[in-house]
Amino acid sequence: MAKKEKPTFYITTPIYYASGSLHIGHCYTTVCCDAIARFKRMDGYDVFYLTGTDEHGQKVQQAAEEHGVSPKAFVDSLADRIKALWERMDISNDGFIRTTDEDHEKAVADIFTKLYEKGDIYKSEYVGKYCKPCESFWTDGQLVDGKCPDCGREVEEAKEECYFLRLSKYADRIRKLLTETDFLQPESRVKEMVNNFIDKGLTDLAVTRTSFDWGIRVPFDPKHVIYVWIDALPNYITALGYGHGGKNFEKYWPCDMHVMAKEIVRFHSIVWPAILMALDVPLPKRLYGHGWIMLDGDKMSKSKGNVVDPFILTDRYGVDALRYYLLSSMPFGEDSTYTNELLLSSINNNLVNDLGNLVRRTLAMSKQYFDGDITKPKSDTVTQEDKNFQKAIDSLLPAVRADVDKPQLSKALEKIFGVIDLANKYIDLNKPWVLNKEGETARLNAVLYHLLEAIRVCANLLLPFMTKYPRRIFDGLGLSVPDGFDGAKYGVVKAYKTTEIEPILNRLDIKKELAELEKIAEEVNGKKGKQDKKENAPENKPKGEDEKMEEITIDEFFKTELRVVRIEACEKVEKSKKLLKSTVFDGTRRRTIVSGIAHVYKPEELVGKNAALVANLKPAKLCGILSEGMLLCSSGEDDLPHLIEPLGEPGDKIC
Ligand code: ME8
Repeated sequence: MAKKEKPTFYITTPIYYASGSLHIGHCYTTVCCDAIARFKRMDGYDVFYLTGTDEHGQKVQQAAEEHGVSPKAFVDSLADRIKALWERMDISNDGFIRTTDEDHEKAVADIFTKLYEKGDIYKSEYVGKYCKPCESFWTDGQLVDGKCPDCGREVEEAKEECYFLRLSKYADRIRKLLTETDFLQPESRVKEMVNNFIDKGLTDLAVTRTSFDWGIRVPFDPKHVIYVWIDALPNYITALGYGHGGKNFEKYWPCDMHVMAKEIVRFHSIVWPAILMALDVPLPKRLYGHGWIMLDGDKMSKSKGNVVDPFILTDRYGVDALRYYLLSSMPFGEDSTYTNELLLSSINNNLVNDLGNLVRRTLAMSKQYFDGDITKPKSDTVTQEDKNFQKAIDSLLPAVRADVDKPQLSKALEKIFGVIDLANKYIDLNKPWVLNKEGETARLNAVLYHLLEAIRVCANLLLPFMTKYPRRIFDGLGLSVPDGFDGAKYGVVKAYKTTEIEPILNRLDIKKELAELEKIAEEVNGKKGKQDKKENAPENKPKGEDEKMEEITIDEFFKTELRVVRIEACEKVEKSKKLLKSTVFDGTRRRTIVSGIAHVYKPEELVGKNAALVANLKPAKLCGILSEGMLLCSSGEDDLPHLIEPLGEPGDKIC
């Protein structure tokens, strides 16, 4: 009989810029996609999971120049580091595309020519505002307070001869796609796209540049380089062989799920469908725009330098801890704040206490009371309560499957940990040690069997989420690791032969760990805490580059309004070791300012002091508190912030 073909499932991450090391924000997307890919494989799908690197563009060229290496050497080094990170995180990707791959470059050049010949790409002149770090042109209507709507930085006037993609032609179809189908999720992203872009009128998109040359050249007009999005987005089809005869395109396209964070949903939900419509290629089935991992009230971001290094975290706590934290801490679609405290408590509470203790206690009791031989109980030893427990175990797979499909991975984990919690309560309720004392051997066996079944099903369902501990649990259960979910229900195992296993994680001393992590961060970030410089440095970076200082004009400097303020009140910010919240008087009003100086100053030491305020800084939330400016500090040999205390009265200008 012919083997039945498995249904296919194609899932992608964005291709990450090869301009610096990746951080736990990138790990978030990649680990989420990995958990989904692993789940789908175990659930009977033929999965293709794609990730990769976006290696062309001005940003990469500049970064390479800064490090004194060729763009190719620079991206080669970063691509290797990114691959090493995915290996470390146990990412099970089936493909890794680099936009410098020859096949991709050729396919993109062909796509460009095809669209030009169809009239969907045309030549004209671009005049507008350009955000260099985001490599995006913006219309005046799209700017927020005159600044880049994505990163909030200054934009500059730019004028350039360009080729344009005729986005306007597809506006109606794209509006329908977004508003009449469930193509883009979650729903909130649809509103953002429609309100911010479609309702404002889709303008044609500049898709080439002449200002740099690190990219794919327009085949029929080589002074133009194909700009980053038209080069990057087609990776999702070129990686499958589109345009160069690969069989995977027919097999896996259209994509089941493109996953990304919200800042690039615009390109994926508007530009990408327009390119595909122009190419007459079927559209992907679903896009998912998740939220951001925030750090100190700001998006964790390579270009802002406020990043957390996944290599360091996994060195200390292992891959499962970081995977679990990322997958469980953030409802898919919403933002969430990363702190070391949250990571460490999630390890202690969920992995060590809830899961670790359940496994340890159950295996220890099985060994102690039955030398590891536990058998399926006869129905006369099964109570109503056992039946309820069985039901909870049996309902887990369909519930987790539904959450993975949404995808709501934190909810899926909540459900698995709900059964783990039930199992811990079941131990406390049934008190196996009392049953043992009273010689209730049959009941004791039944209780331990139920616990082992709960552990087995939970470990089975945890396999896509964590890659180490669930496998070790199967060693303890004396069973081989399942490659699917057929057995993920109560009563499948007739007899257990268990052994005790080493825990994967021991309880952490949170205070000590926090101090250690802070020390490591200081060492890694270097004297000035400039992680952005550190992380942009491939191994072959020449010495002395860090000292290069960016120059600004006097006009740029005068945009900063500096004033004398008096600190009238000051207190520590709860849940933060570094932050102080001050109330300052600026001559006309009182403002709240949050500063990272709690490790140097006690709040009472600051009250009554003068300080130098950056008065026209855009307010920003730090630990949930809106800070309306910044107090200037100097930093000397000790690398600690020292408050600058100007003479004068509140409101005096500093110039
Ligand atoms: O945008 N929180 O690449 P990129 C959550 N090359 N996710 C985050 C994150 C954070 N703080 N920071 C980054 C690009 N990410 C383009 C993509 S695709 C055709 C081209 C994740 O290196 C998230 O998935 O800036 C986000 O969309 C992506 O990294 C941006 O990666």
